[in-house]
Amino acid sequence: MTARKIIIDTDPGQDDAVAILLALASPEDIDVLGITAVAGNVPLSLTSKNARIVCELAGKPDTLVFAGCDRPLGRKLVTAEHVHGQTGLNGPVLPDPVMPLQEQHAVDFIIDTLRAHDAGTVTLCPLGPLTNIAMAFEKAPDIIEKVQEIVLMGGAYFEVGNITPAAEFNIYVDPQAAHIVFSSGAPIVVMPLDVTHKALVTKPRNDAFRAIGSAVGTAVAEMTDFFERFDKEKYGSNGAPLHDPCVTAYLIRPDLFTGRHINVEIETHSELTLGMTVADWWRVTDRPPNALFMGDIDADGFFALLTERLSRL
Ligand SMILES: [Ca+2]
Repeated sequence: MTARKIIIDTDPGQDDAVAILLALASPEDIDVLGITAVAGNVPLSLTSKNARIVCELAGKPDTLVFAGCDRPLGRKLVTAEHVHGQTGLNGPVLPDPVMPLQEQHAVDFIIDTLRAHDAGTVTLCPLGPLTNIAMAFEKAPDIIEKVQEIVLMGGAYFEVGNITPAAEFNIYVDPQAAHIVFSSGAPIVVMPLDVTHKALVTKPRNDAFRAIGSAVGTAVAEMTDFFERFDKEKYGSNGAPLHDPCVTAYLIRPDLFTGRHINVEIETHSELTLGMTVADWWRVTDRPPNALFMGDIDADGFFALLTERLSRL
């Protein structure tokens, strides 16, 4: 089988960093055509820098990194320094990147890449707010039918919300963009909080990262340590959820996840529930399915895969 061609759209973020590292560690499964940064966890100047820090940590400074939209389509940017720290990558001390940021705008890179490839051969992997993807779809609607699949981290059903009582962060930051993507007709796979809250970095799993004994293993252990402080306080859980790597793990081992093909709509108006992913998990409407909405993960299998792959870098 040839490696799956992907574009990672991201707002790093410690968990984004681990998702990127997993992809870059798996060239036989995943061919990273480019990484597009978007404003989200922290502002764009930091996410576009952090993406390059992570590529250099992986020893892949030739990876193409593009800066995209610096704010959501129709509202003010909401960030999450309270979770990720001031830089977005708090935890390890990592050097500033030397590799350049590409000059092309991320949205144009997404458009050009989909146009240049055969239909059904490029997968989009959004790990942050969906602004860049929605902007590309609005600017060049012809690319929508060329998308093989969109595998994204965002939303929630049973776990409901983490940034408001009703909404998950990525969708809440740019609900308008999420609405455009979910109504685009492109095949979508969703990794919601329902899944990612089961991918907990417990002490033994953190120790396994550290035991890799490499710069990558140590950095990932320190990132997940930092993350943990916040999540333990908030959820009283045994460790921090590792959200975004669920996306890149799915590309390698889809069998680790189970879900339902259902209708998912995005709340774009209500002040109270803005950004809620209204997922018809129980299939109580006639609205047609538009997403494979995941509900469960083999967490031990996921962490075994992650540790094995990260040890290659
Ligand atoms: Ca993210």
